[in-house]
Amino acid sequence: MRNLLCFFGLILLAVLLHQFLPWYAIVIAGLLFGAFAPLSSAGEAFAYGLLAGAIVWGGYSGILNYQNESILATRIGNMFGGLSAWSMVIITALLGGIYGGLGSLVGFWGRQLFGQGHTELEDFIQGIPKAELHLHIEGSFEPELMFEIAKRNNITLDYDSIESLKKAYKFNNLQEFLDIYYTGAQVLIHEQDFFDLTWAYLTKVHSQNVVHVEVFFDPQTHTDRSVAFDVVINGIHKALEKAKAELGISYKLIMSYLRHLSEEAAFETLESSLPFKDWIDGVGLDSSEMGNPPSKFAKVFKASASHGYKLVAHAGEEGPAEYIWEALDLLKVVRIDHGNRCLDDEALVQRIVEQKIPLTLCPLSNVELKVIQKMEEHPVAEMLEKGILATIHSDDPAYFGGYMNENYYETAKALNLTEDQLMQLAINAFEASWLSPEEKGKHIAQVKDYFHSSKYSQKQVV
Ligand code: ES4
Ligand code: ZN
Repeated sequence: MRNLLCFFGLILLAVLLHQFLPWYAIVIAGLLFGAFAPLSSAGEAFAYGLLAGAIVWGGYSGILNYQNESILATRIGNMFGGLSAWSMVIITALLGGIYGGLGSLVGFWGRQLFGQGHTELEDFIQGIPKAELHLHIEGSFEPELMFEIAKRNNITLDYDSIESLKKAYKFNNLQEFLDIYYTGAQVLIHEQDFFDLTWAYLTKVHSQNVVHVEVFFDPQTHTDRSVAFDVVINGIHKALEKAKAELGISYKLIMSYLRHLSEEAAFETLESSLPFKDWIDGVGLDSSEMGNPPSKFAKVFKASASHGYKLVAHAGEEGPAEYIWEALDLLKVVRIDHGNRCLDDEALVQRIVEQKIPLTLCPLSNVELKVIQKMEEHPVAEMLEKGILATIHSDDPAYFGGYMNENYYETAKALNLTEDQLMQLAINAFEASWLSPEEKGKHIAQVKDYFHSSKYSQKQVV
């Protein structure tokens, strides 16, 4: 669809340039197209340029010929031993096609040369089969979809354009982000809205070769605005089922309690979730960490476990190592979301290593929320070195500038990760998932296959 739009854009551009420029207008149009369109290969660039050039030049000379104005075509035709004007139209179309195709090809190569195209590392990361274990569905709400849904629900956003909204995406800490994140979620009202949000995320990650997702949703962000629990979960569940059937993505769903609210409110959420128990695999704990330690939710986590829910919690993102201890000892979680601050406490690291507690890290989130100052400071390599079961995920991709591929890529680039480290991260994510041992084994074998058979075989990937 996007390619088709770009293609029509190219034709339009070529026609437009023909008003001002002579024959080489198609070459310039091709160059611009090749340089800026989201093309995935040189072959694709050439094919689109060829087709557009042929249509534009063939079209022009065809129209002229039809209007009997093709004196030029006839004259040139005569020069070639009396070729008919229509044969000349075909030859002109071919020539236009070659000019367009070559222009587009050169544009595409130019972009590659100046580092704007896909690098080898990006292509390599794209091909890794990946699992996403730390993703807030409300954090995948792209501004374009937000405006579309706001419009159909007759809601006016505080921002008058997508650009001005995006400009607000500058955060000094977790709270500044959460304020904007909750505001964005307010336009979600109907089941269809939750379906569209989830489906958009799933198709996006499908294009990044993500084959398994474990998705968080925040019921209280919606039920507190009088949007019923069933509306939220029905929309999300339908999209997840569709992705399973049509895209082959397996999934788990995690209901997250908002920790800035009371434990009593979490209990009410637990109660509302019970009719949908079969659709929910686990519970989590997110939102403002400082001042809201895991201990505040010990009872509701115990109750959640008694209903068969698995347990995870955000801890040690902004909060201290102590909060990670609490999540493990008091909440009895099987995984820690973020957990960066465990490195402040050697005994905690030892515990996490020994018990193979996964840490679902989110590098772009950490940079955007100033948990670290720059990507080069990210602790993932150090954690792998210590034997921690660390994994890489996207958290709130619409707000932090990237989905799974971008998180892998920026981390690999900044930390000079080796191929072995990348493979370890990809394997860890399946290991840390809630898939069955058989499913884990199958995915891990595919990851290993990919790394062993890939032509990308240097030890140092960047
Ligand atoms: C969150 Cl990055 C982060 N931390 C805590 N809670 C959250 N909810 C959504 N994103
Ligand atoms: Zn998170």
